[in-house]
Amino acid sequence: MSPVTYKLASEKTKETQHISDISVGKKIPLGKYLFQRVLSAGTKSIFGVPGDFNLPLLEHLYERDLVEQGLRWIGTCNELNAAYAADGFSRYSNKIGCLITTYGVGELSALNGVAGAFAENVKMLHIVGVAKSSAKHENKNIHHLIPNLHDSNFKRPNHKVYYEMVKDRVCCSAEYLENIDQACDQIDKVIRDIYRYSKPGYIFIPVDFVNELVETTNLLVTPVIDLESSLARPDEVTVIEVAQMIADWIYQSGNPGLVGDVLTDRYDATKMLNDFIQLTKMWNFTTVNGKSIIDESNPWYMGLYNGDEGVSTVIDRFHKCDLVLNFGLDINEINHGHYTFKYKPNSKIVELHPTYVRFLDTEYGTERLFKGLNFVFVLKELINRINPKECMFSYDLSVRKFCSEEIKTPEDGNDDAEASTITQNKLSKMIPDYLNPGDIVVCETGSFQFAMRDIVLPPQVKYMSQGFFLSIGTALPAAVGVGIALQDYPNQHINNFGAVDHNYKPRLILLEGDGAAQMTVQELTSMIRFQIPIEIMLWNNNGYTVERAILGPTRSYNDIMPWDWTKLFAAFGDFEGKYTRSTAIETTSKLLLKLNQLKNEGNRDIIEMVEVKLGVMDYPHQLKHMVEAAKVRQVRQ
Ligand SMILES: Cc1ncc(C[n+]2csc(CCOP(=O)(O)OP(=O)(O)O)c2C)c(N)n1
Ligand SMILES: [Mg+2]
Repeated sequence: MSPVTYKLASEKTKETQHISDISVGKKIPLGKYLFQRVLSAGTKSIFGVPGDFNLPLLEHLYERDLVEQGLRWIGTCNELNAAYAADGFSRYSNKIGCLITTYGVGELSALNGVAGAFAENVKMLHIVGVAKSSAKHENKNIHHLIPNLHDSNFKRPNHKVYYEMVKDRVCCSAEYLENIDQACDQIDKVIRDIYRYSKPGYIFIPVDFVNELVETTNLLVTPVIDLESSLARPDEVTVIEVAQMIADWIYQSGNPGLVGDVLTDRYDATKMLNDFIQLTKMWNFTTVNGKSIIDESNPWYMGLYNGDEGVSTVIDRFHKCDLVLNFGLDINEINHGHYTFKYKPNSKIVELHPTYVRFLDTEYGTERLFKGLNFVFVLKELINRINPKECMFSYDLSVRKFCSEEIKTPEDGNDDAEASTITQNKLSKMIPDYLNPGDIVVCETGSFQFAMRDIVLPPQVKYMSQGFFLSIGTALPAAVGVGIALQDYPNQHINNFGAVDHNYKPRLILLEGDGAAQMTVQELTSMIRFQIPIEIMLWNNNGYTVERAILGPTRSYNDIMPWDWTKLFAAFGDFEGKYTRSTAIETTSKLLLKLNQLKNEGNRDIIEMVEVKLGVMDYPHQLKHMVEAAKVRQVRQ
């Protein structure tokens, strides 16, 4: 048995609150209670846009004792961007990304960002300032409300129409505060649910409730709400039984493998999984949505498995595994190679999910399902229980760790390559060198996202991308959220400090498409406003290349208006060019120089934009492969 007791990452950052007016019998305004609760759930920065239905609430942001605990307002240019920023904040910090919007007009704008967080299991709290609770207003068509379809001049409107739109649809929990005596419990419930289900939650707070006084008892009894305290405690005996069953299967296996998928990170088990790899030296694979959860510098990293859409040498490795432990799996079209994800015939599989653990023996067709069991507790027990000396792995030693060089692209062997046009295949070979251990990469939905799949990342690099919901324009404001989270919780993503130089300040890097950027570009201004150092690679290929690859390569619907990208920062607030630097690059040799300079230069406080000019129809071979596979599927259907 290992002597180490493993802790969830959230335990590292628990902070005690020091609000002065919390004591038995003392009352505080509901608005203050709400913000104190947000702080006690670990979140310091709140994104959003003001409106008359939330202004009195926002006033409470400036209470001295809340500010002293780090509470701050991050105003974004619109509510959609606030939701994207909250999403990035949460992906980086694993805490709750919080946004505040106003009734109807604000909350509806944010909806796509909330839906994306729901689809991708991101912890988000959306607080909406809504109409007064008093009955006097119930029959009024107040502003920002959609009136009834028929007889709107006579019939009482539905003031909860937006709440009804989102409840049970894009959130795991939604509370409309209508009774002041229950408001504190309702707030706590939403926050706990967000941690438990790792999905967005909503609090609708009537504008006249904000200054109503409430008891502080909840804050005294439960000073902290975090992931660990929010998860349902499983039965200890079951956890031990399941962990032992997995250990026994590992001991019987000659060629086991594990998959580190996205929910591993959402439930704070990333460090544990990497420790488990180090302990067992087990072959390991990543997924599209789980990329960078597994530290890809480990010697047993075997690549990104994505069914038939992945690299053939990775598929070969995966199909050698007679046992697969699939941690935190999320089954969807993108993550499972358009449902071509297959295990080796007659193998054993353990699916480890936040709501179940499932054992499958495909040789005997047997299955055991443990419902309601969160895999994090099982992994914790397994890592304490596994004895590496009992493992009898007989891996084929000629099979090496996956390296990106296994992938051959048309540019390989072309001596002229350095001085000539930049292509995405060439870029995918430059990026690994450009990154330093510990850096943070946010990648936009678009053609280059496909290339990122097979790039082997340096140690302790955190990679974030909206890989399943795929709403373009997300990444740029999400990078603002990551930058804010980095200010609040520096180096939160690093769980092996030995791999990163201790003097090194990790870089935030955004890989962004021109089409996507045109959707949410005004948030560049927030990078200047909130002093977020970042390197932005802006892929300028004159439009929607990923769509051109699928259909209509020359259609006007895939074109966009060309912009002078290097001039944007001057318009967005850096009037004298003090905080930003922008360069346009057209050749491989110049790009290599620039990337090298960025990698090695000391000044990390600047906002840097590199506009990289690419061919309109140039895209990575992974995208080509996917498009061709889709055509074959269509013919067969
Ligand atoms: C909000 C939204 N609108 C439309 C789409 C469809 N879509 C997917 S990728 C893409 C083009 C992205 O273009 P760009 O950012 O320039 O990246 P490129 O493929 O050119 O590298 C579009 C329009 C989408 N995914 N999300
Ligand atoms: Mg483009």
